[in-house]
Amino acid sequence: MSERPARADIGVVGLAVMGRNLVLNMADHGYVVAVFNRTIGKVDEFLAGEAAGTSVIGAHSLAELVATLKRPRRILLMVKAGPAVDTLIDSLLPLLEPDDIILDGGNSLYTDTIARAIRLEKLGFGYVGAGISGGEEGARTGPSIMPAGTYAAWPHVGPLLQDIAAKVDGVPCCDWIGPDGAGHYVKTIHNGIEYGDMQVLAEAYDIMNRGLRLPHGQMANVFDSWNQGPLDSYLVEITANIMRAVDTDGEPLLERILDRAGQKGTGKWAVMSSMEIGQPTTLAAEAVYARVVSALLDERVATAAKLTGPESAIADPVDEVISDLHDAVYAAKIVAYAQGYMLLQAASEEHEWNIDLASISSMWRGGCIIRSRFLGELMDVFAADPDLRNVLLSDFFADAIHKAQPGWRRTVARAIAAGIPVPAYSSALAFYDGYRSVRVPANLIQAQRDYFGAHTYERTDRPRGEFFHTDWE
Ligand code: 2AM
Repeated sequence: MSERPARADIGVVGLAVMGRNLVLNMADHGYVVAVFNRTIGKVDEFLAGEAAGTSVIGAHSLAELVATLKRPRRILLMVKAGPAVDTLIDSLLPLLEPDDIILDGGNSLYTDTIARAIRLEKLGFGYVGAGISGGEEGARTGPSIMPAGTYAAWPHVGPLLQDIAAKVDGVPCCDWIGPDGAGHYVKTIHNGIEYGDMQVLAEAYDIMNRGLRLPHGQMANVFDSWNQGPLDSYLVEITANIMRAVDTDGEPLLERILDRAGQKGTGKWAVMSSMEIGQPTTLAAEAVYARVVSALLDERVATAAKLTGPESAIADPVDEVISDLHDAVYAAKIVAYAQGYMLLQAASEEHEWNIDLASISSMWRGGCIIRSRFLGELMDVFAADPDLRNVLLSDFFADAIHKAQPGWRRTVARAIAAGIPVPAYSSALAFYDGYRSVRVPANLIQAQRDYFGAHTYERTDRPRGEFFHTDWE
């Protein structure tokens, strides 16, 4: 191809659906975007198809892509997370000059992003790891974008990222998060919370479906009504729509879908980080494990013939069960976010990211999968008290969980009696009861540790930091 003037505002590498939709979104906002893809045929396909008639420029090599870019050059990688990102960085570096900026918009592991940011900053380049949530539709019409890395790059990439992001009350769902891997970390925690939100709704479906045997239309109405109150959210909205969807024969489509949930690993990463940092992100963990149990499909089917339990029927009046269920969903959701934010706070302190939880809540209000009214309320409580140590300690959410508590407890009790697993509601409740306990039975754990391993213990009647050992035998 012939020499071209450097007129593109940004280059995008990777034309899978997220990449293509982000490019089209940028073009809608008046940006000139140059694109490249490893399988070059996809570049031409894109230009002749979806991108026809737009300002998008195709490139058949990375060198050609780089040659079309204005300086400082901005190149967004939208490729499969993992070694592909490093391969591309290695191929791009010899073509770039100091102050050029590489952005990674994939679902990269935050520790990889930390290492890449350190390496590129040392070489004089800008590196931005941006978590992007909202799925295909969000990418096309306005996702939530969580960028972090080289702060000097922010003035060069911020306006574009904020232009293409979702807006709530005119505020873009995108702001600078902090250094190196902070953006990808925040996206990971977003996904851990998303796993929890989804599991919480799946348990509501299970109770209404197996426990109450409600028709799907009625379940849809319940989710619709929840969407008018504090549970107002994208996930509740789509759940109502899913309840209403029918197969070609008019029967509920949902019941034809294999009960086997997949996962790409970001929920697991959130839980692994919680284990490393030492934060009780139990609800996300239960949500990951619930997917793992679902995947044991053949084993479950075989086991069902052998292991018995109660009849999964709930005899209480439907209105009472559903009203309590609403409260269980709400309370478990509050706990899920409280736990997610505890983990964010702890990680922020450990990595010195200085993450602003009001700002994160604001960014999550729109564009992403967990967007909801709830996040606006979280934003408000953190804006009112930036030093708030825990969501549960805000007057707003303490009051909400107190009001929801009786129905939450009744829901867990009913589900357990009926043999319907509710790991999200019950683990949230166990956390809540442990977190508010002056005394937990860890004195026995510590005594056992001292008994078999001489690990010593502190005493209630002595100052902290003095350690004792008993010769138990
Ligand atoms: P492809 O179309 O050539 O497969 C999602 O898989 C995106 O990441 C696709 O655009 C894919 O390119 C790209 N991708 C995956 N591995 C890659 C690699 N090692 N180098 C460059 N692009 C890669």
